[in-house]
Amino acid sequence: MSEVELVVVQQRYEITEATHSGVACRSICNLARGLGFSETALEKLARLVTECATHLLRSEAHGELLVRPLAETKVPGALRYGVEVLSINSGPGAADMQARLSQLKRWSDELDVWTAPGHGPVLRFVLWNRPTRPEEAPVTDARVLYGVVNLPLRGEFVSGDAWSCHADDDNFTVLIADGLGHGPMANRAATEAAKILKASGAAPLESIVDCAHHALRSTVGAAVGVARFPICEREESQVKFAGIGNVAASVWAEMSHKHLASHDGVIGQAYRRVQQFQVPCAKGALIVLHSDGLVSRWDLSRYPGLAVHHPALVAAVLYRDYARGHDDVTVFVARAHPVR
Ligand SMILES: [Mn+2]
Repeated sequence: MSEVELVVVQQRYEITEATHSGVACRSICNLARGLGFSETALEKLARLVTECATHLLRSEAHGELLVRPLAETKVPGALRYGVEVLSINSGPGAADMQARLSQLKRWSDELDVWTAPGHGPVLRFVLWNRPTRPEEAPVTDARVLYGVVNLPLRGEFVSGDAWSCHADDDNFTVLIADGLGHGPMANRAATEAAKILKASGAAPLESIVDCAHHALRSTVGAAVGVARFPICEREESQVKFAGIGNVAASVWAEMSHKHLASHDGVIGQAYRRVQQFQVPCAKGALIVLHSDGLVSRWDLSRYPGLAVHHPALVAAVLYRDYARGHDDVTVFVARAHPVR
């Protein structure tokens, strides 16, 4: 997906009282209208958002909706737009979820839900502005399944973190950046770093970090991490990572959790050296990158069955349960060589 092209801003709607549902619904439909959704698609979207919000309100827990515009490039050269909604329930679990799934499935183009006893359910749905035509095929990077949460510190309008991704025929590369401090200055540093991938996405990871350093000289600076893994399906491959500053990267599988190291320094200011590390990555493993807005001691084994769901649900749960709450936060999760 060429999401670098689109201003990737995720919106967050807290759903704690009845009036929040209408506000979220209107605002999300406005976003979709701007992306060229038909009246029929808007109607479905409104029903889906209302259904999710009603469910969050009924569970009497803290609930929120995270909304992100999607852009998917199709061969030959066509583009379609979508809206992704993550519905995040912090409650102890809700029994009526399953009963409503068939209805939600009918209204949405993509739907995935994770529920487990004792855990609040998380749900992801996507609606597109048009269906795929038979002659269209997804470009390479659309073959990589990933999800992301990128939100500003509460009270700020822009996130001091940013991310971007790039794919060629062989590899998928993702960059996340955490600008120093918060607000517009941090946002500028982080987004400048994210733009680097567009120009040099296939370059060696060390040179991407070096390029970011030059580009960020006139900014407050940022922590930057870049990871790369092969797109083609293999039993096992390597995930490569190069990072400067407090950006965490790891490869999570049921039996192992391997961390990739990042060196000290600030991109745009100073660092001693950048070094690429790599760890093996089995088929189906999760590649997780996050800013220090998330604590580093998360544990996915607490969540039965979650790791096989859409990576956006994994990112949503990590955000819900491990965000520090006093910083911008970015969590990127991709699945290595999924069968799609
Ligand atoms: Mn931070």
